[in-house]
Amino acid sequence: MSVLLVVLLVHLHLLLCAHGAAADAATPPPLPVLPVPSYAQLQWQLAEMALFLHFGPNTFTDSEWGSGHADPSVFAPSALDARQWARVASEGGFGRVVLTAKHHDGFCLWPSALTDYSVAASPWREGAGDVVGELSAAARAEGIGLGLYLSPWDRHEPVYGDTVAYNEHYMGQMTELLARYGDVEEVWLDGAKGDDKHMDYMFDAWFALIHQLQRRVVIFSDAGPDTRWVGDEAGVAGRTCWSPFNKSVVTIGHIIPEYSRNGDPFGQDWVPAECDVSIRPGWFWHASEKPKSAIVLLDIYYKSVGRNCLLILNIPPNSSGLISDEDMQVLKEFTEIRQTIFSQNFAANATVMASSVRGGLNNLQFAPSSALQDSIYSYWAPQEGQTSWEMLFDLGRSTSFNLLQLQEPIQLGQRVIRFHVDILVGELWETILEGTTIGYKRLLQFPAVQARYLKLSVDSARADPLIAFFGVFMDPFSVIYSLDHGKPPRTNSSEVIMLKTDHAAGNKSTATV
Ligand code: FUL
Repeated sequence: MSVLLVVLLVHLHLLLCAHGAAADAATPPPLPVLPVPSYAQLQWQLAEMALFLHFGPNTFTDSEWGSGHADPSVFAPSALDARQWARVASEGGFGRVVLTAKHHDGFCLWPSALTDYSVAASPWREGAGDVVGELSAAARAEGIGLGLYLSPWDRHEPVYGDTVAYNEHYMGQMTELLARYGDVEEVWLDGAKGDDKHMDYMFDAWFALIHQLQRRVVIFSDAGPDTRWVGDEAGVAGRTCWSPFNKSVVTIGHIIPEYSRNGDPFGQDWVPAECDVSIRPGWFWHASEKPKSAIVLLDIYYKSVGRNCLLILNIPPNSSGLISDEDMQVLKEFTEIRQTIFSQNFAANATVMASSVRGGLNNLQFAPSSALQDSIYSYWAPQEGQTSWEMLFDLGRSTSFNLLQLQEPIQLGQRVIRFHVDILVGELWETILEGTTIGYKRLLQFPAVQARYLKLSVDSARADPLIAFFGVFMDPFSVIYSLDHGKPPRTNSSEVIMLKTDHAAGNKSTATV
């Protein structure tokens, strides 16, 4: 028997002996660790990606922040087709679409009875059109959720600046949107606010109204209450990213960037982060702008969805009212790239062992192999009261890979604080990455390695760590060093820091992710 096998078998034996108690079918599941997500927040997280649609008079006037005085006649899309928007979203793997029902210019994409500044005053469909209505029907037909952006800042509305009158006006428009179009899964409140007029927004009253009108809605804003802005418009979350958060620490329009980016392991509220970014330089469509490449989108995906967040990717319809061919081409490539990478999980048929199993080693309910199933509802749970938590994966044969996917069953709270992953090289375990926080989904890139055996060790956790998924992949598209080195960070310190491998010199190869 080779020395390698002996080392491994001894290791496995120690793991197995740690807790050899007999299975107990009646073992209850671990208690949740507060805070935990609501039903609506869990559905939001499972959607993973939303398609953002910035559309309105700005699309026709080549602007980003409309003055509120563009003539409604500029709104004249020749071929608007909300079914195309919804189809692009569902084919691209987006679980919901979010439309700028009203941007800062105050123009309403539905025929609001509370203003004359809307589609009803435009030549589109001879004033009888309703973009919100068309998108709501199209989203339903595609089986995806609908979200609506209703800008608090309104540069057209004459009562803007009169606090009571405008708050009533805003709540009236919100009521039109949430009572007329069936289910709305998300309400998006941005924090932009001009300083030419003084306005106090009555957020608590708005939030109560929204939750009263839509039972399964999540409200996005700088400060939640249901999902929080990650703090940048590059779509990049912190390498440490907690969904626990204290809503009282930030206010809308005044965030603390690091707090929003990282969340708070001691936070009492469940407020996961949402990462917004546009496929083009602007939020609205401009003839002169080009979309980002699929590889750049993949990098953003790793740094948002792969860091426990939802990615809301803006793809602005053009002035004919359609998503442009060039944007669709990039999206198609982005989808194909993800399918290629994630369709081959080298751990799918792995043999898995763990340092202990809740209820005893034979308890299938919390078996380590549960982490091979692509679901957060089956998970490995360790025996209570342990000081070490390890999972060992035998891929069956030596394999090259450069990407790991980890998931926690967040319905029971976010638990893992720190972890590391080793591979067996010769007879020694070698650490390939160290990380902080997992959450709903963590995607971890590192320079390609070749190994048959991997070990996940949780170094600290808020409560017994639970692992819902462990996947091993090869990404042949990303050039890790060119994305993470040699280029200044795009936004903040959230870029992956790679420590270059130097086996020859005997250095350890560790990625801090
Ligand atoms: C910001 C707005 O000012 C931008 O125009 C855009 O809508 C972005 C998503 O939110 O607050």
